Amino acid sequence: MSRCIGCGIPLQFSDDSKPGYVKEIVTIENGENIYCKRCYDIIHHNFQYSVENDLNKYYDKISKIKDEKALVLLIVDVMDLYGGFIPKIDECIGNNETIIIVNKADVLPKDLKVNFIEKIVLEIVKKTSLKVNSILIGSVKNNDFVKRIVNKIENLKYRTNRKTKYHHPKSFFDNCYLIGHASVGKSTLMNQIGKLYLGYQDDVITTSAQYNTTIDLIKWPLDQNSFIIDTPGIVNYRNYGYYLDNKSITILTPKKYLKPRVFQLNDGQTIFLGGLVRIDFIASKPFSACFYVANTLYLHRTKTIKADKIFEEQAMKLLVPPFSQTEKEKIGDFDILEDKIEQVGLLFISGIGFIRLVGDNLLIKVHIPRKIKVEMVKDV
Ligand SMILES: Nc1nc2c(ncn2[C@@H]2O[C@H](COP(=O)(O)OP(=O)(O)OP(=O)(O)O)[C@@H](O)[C@H]2O)c(=O)[nH]1
Ligand SMILES: [Mg+2]
Repeated sequence: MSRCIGCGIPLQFSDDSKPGYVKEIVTIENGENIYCKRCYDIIHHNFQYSVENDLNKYYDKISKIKDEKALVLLIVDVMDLYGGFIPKIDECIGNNETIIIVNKADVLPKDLKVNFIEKIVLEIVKKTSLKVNSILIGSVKNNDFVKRIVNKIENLKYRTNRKTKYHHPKSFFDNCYLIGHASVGKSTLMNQIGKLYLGYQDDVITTSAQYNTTIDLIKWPLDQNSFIIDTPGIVNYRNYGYYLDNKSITILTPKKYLKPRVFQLNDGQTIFLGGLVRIDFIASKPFSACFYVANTLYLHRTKTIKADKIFEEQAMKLLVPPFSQTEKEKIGDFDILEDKIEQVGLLFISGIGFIRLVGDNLLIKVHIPRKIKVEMVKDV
């Protein structure tokens, strides 16, 4: 059965409203190199398609990995470290070794020291049964980083005997799987490998800022008898992006490196992150809050006593996203999460970014739906 080279779905000629549709004539003209209508529309018109996001079907596909001797590249978005780990993913991978790739580090400001990222990832990994070989932090759009990843794969596949420096003749694993949530950059990495190592002139797999671009497994040769395999991502129900439309997701996604926005704040002040999050601060001394979020996300500072009224009047106007009532309803009501920071704290909000807070005994009240993953890390 032929498959779309852009998203991996089996092709069909009968229903143009369903995924995988292509006109029969195209298969005659193009042989095996066929994109389905959906991929064509995403690549050329950036059309938005509603996506299937069934976690059980996802597990069915991915959990086959545990029955193989495989290497897993688990890709995580640097802007969503805590949300990046798919629940129960360790069970799906089984005993196989994993490399964690923290991707999109190109969006971080140059002066941010990234070693805290590795520390945080290590803390998250401790709570799983993942067998982590290494953590690589970078951008898969950068050729040198891709070469580092591929070298790592090769070295693990044919490990050198340290004493004799002799490459072990037998490979240590068969296939290499790229897994991770939707839009973390799995297919972008595949395309880079295709261009750097497999002689492809251009990107082959469809990539896009939309979620669930890749629908089924896409296999390319790794060596004579094994494959490097791109997998579909799953949208994280705890990531804000899951509840938002393309326009809002575009606003929350940093395009180039983000400029941290620093606020010197006092007791009784509030910051709105668009209409998505409200943070109230209760402090005995002035303090600072540095926002590592997309430059396009509007941050509004006000007094806490005025915050309710401003939200009532300005939601979906000044305070965007959300842009529509439907989007607002999908988000749902805010809960209030409280936390205390003694000196330094990092607040991670899945789908938005993170905030570094520095102050003495600072109390924060985060207004956000409880379903969105929020994590406070102290003293990093
Ligand atoms: N800034 C930045 N953007 C990236 C990087 N890698 C990928 N992207 C962007 O992230 C978006 C998603 O990339 P994809 O490669 O389609 O992600 P995916 O993980 O294959 O997504 P699904 O197929 O939906 O699971 C695209 O807009 C990419 O251009 C990176 O290193 N830096
Ligand atoms: Mg993909």
